[in-house]
Amino acid sequence: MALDRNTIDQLAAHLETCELEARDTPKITDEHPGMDWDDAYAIQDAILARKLARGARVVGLKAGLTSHAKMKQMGVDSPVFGFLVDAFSVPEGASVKTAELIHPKVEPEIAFVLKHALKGPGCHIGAVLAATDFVLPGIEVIDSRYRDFKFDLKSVVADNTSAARFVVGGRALRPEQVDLRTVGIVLEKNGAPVALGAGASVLGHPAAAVAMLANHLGRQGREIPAGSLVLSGGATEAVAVEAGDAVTLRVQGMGSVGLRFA
Ligand code: OOG
Ligand code: MG
Repeated sequence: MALDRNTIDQLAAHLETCELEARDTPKITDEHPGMDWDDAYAIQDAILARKLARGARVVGLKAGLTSHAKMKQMGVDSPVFGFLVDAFSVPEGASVKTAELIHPKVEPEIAFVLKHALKGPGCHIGAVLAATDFVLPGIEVIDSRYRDFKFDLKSVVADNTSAARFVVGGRALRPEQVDLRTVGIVLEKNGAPVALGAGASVLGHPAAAVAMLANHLGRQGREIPAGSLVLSGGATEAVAVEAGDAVTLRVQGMGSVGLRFA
């Protein structure tokens, strides 16, 4: 760790205030260039602790930057992990208030719901599929707190990987009912397809992203608890949205899920 406890708590307060007030900020590594990975995740954990202290509940976890499309779009080279709390969860078809967000983007994801806990190291696709109750389509709304969505990996980890809102819906399938590598993914905005992908866009198989998350947590002696919802990461580049937009995600054989922006 390169930062002291006080600095970590201050940065967590700063980033969470930006989130809650929909204000942007320069990336925090500008002021703290020596910050390391442990600092970045410690800031994210401190943001979670602030939310839990106010009564929030963790409803899931997320992997991000798990597809080449996303890594290329954001100019980074490795996945990141974050948390999802109840306030991020939006009912299917609901309207998301853009006034509460800075510069939202949507991304098509495959969500996993686990019946058993997953613990790394050594977690692999097979273990993930065995622990999965069902998979279903999900749209993540990301909203980096960083100005112009410009960040490096440590800054984005500290900012809880841009997590803001998410919706899951469509048809839930057991993992053996779908080939998650070849499944086709179509993201539509206002009726027009704006991003196309396949499950394999995410690390060759979306379950690989869940395994990476379990292995990441395992390094700290933590696990993905049974019952968790896990977002495996955008299969395509993220698409900017504004008030008035309607977004639908269609995943082959898994139905569709949608959101509106007001
Ligand atoms: C970071 C979060 C990425 C995904 O699915 O790739 C993410 C960002 O791009 O702002 O959630
Ligand atoms: Mg995402």
